[in-house]
Amino acid sequence: MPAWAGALAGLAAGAVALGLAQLVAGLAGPETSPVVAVGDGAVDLTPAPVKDFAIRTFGENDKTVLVGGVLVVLALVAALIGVLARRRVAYGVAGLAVFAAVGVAAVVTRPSASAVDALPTVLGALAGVWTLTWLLRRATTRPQPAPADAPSPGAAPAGASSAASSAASSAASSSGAAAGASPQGEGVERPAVMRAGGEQATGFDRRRLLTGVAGGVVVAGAAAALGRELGGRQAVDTARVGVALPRPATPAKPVPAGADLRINGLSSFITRNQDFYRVDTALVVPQVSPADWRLRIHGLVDRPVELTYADLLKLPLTEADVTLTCVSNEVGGEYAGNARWLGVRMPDLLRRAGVRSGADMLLSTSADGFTCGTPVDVVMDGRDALFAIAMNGEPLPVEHGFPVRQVVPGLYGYVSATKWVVDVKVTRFDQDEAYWTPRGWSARGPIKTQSRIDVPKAGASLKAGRVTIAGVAWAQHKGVDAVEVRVDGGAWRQARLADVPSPDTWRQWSLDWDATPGSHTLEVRATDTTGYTQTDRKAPPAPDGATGWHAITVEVS
Ligand SMILES: Nc1nc2c(c(=O)[nH]1)N[C@H]1C(S)=C(S)[C@@H](COP(=O)(O)O)O[C@H]1N2
Ligand SMILES: [Mo]
Repeated sequence: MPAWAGALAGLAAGAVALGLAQLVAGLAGPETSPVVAVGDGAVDLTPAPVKDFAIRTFGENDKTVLVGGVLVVLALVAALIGVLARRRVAYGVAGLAVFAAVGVAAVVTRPSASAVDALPTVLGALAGVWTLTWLLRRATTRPQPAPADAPSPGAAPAGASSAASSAASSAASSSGAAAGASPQGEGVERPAVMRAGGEQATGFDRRRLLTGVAGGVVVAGAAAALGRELGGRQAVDTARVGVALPRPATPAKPVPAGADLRINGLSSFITRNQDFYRVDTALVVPQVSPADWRLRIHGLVDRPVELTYADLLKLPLTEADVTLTCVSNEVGGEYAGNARWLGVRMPDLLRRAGVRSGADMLLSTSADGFTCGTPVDVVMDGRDALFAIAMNGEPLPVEHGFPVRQVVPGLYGYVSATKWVVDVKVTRFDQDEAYWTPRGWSARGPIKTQSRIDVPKAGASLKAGRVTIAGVAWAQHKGVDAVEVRVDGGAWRQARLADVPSPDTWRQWSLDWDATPGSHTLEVRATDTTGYTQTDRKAPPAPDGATGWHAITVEVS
């Protein structure tokens, strides 16, 4: 059997193994999927600089790229296993066993894993072994019993078998259209057993291999698709749609009519859910059923609190417009969005638990094990820190943390905005560390005052004359006091500021400019209500947020 045939058989066996594993994982829970576990493990083990590079380079596609990468590696390994299995089936079985061992190791070392979680991987691997042996046997026809027939079918070099079948192409005609279609008969394999001349058997039947592989791929795809259905995605989507949002006891401050300048190309004051940036470490979006959701508040408290989703919805709800920002946002970047959140004020539940003196950190954990460390004093100082259940009038989208996430105005997402939050441990910064801290990011992450030019776009070609320059600026919980723009390093000019309902949202700004022909650089800087004006010193996002002025160049003719 030629190497490519072995590789194909290996790929099909690998596909069946993963497909079946996905099917069983669909029943057992997504965290038991070896693909997910290996990918999650890869995310966690990736050195921070590489991860930062991935976020910078692939943006919100970083997960697709990672899953793609994992699948490519798996495919190469599976092909190699198939090539080896041609020599001895035992090699193939051993290869798949190693494959499975890596998967099992990844699954059982995930947070809150148990031994039975290895089941999908083990059953998948067994299905892979079965498929591989089946395909090898199927594609290998028994040679006529002959005393000299000692070497195993796979022992003949790939080239030799091909040559043999070419030589026999005139003699054998029974293998059908595929054989006839090949002009020189090159590479066309036939069942050796049928050969009239009784020449040395090659024992490879291409047609039977290809149909077997096709069957395997179909089974693998169907199993994976079924697993996905069973995986609760639908169940959680249905539950989400079924949530009736209670009215807020404290509605949001009315958004002033002048909050949105309605300039073409300028970020709208409220970011629609489908346009809202998404940043997280979750390879598959955690599917948390509201029926199963619990929030536990414990640690340095007088009375640990545990509550259900129904309990949460019965509490007085607060609505607030808050702009979320990611620490990974580059100057001028897109990782900021403004939404209307609805939720229970975090201090309400923390007071119920009774935070002990000395505690200064809330270590919140998501259903998939991600953690955030949030300063207690910030959460308790009266700002609209929420356990949020809704975003822009609908239950949280699943990828934005359904059923419950945290939102804390003024803190970057990585230290405050835990999605799929299930656990809050009241603790101390000197005793606990959140997910990103050992990965080179600051333990505390107040949002830095920033401004961005949305229009014109960088590199735009404009007509000379009046041009509207516009953008957004943010200094959450302090408030934006002024935005200035300058052209070609000239004098700073005050931009017109849009209205805002509170200091917790971004603020639109605009400025009219009489553009003259030539290439021009536009720069923006904001000043917050503490009197701080953005520094021009450029700093990268790590470890605690980028600084510098957003600058763009435009061509005017
Ligand atoms: N469970 C979980 N929550 C998380 C994260 C994460 O990786 N996992 N990332 C945080 C970061 S870095 C940011 S910027 C915000 C982004 O929230 P969004 O995806 O809803 O915009 O979520 C935060 N909450
Ligand atoms: Mo972030």
